[in-house]
Amino acid sequence: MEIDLSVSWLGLSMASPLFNASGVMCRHADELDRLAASCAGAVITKSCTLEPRAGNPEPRYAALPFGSINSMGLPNEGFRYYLDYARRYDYGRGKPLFVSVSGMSADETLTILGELARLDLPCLPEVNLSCPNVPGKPQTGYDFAASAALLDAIVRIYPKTFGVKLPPYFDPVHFDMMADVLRAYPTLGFVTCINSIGNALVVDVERELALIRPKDGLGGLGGSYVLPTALANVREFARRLPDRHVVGCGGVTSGAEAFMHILCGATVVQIGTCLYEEGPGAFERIAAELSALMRSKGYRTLDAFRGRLGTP
Ligand code: RRO
Repeated sequence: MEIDLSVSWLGLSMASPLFNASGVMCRHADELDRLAASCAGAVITKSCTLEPRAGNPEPRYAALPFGSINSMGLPNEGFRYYLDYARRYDYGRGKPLFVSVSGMSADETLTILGELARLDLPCLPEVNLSCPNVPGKPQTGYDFAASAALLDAIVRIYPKTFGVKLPPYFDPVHFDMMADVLRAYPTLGFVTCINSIGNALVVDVERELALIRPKDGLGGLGGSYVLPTALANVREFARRLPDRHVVGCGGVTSGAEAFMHILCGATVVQIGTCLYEEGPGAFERIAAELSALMRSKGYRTLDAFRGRLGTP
């Protein structure tokens, strides 16, 4: 049986549902080029701000037995760099380009999106409502009124389809509240669930030190630790927003977790920590594992099982 991993969504076509999570291998043009040349189905840039940022002091990333902790602090080359990249990008290769936007203020985000609208490029913005690592700045996605105010302003300045990257939520009331906010914006085409679980603390017993330096050791948790939380968020938002797409992100290290995300309702799946640790060969490996799993279950396409998770 010929397995078909292709996905058509938002008017885009992807040969594979897998691509990078924003933040991993996507700060510089050479990294983005390597993603585009890999087996990834799409490419997304590092979240950008108005001006370039060096980010937080090192050490700011640590690999852990089951994932990672990071407090990068939004290091990026400034939005003009990524818009230049988007201008040069070869869309004809069939790998959609997403530009992650994370202004240091609402005004910055709106300025960047206004410029993106003016350029009218075929890339799509993923607006990051969930950066956990800028000292003194709370995650917008945990403030429902602030999220609604930002989205109101975004749709006034940006008329085309866009998406948002959400933090993980942990209570059905909060899933309801955020879904109610998001439902009001018809041009919101996708929600990416989840960003890292914010403000975790990992301790080195021997040295009696936190593993990373910024924010006295607090950082975003990623990788296998966050898989069940990611799956819950994917399933709960997919249920509440049936006419939007959910992009699954969190804890994918093999074809099995990619399958789980799609079974929970994800249209496509991003890979963060595993890509950071393994490099872009992860896309070919995980796609092959997903194909083998689908073959063993008799599923030829992703549509055959997407969103079909049952309960015993
Ligand atoms: O740069 C970061 O520290 C960072 C960001 Br913007 C984000 O959205 N999520 C994350 O885990 N790290």
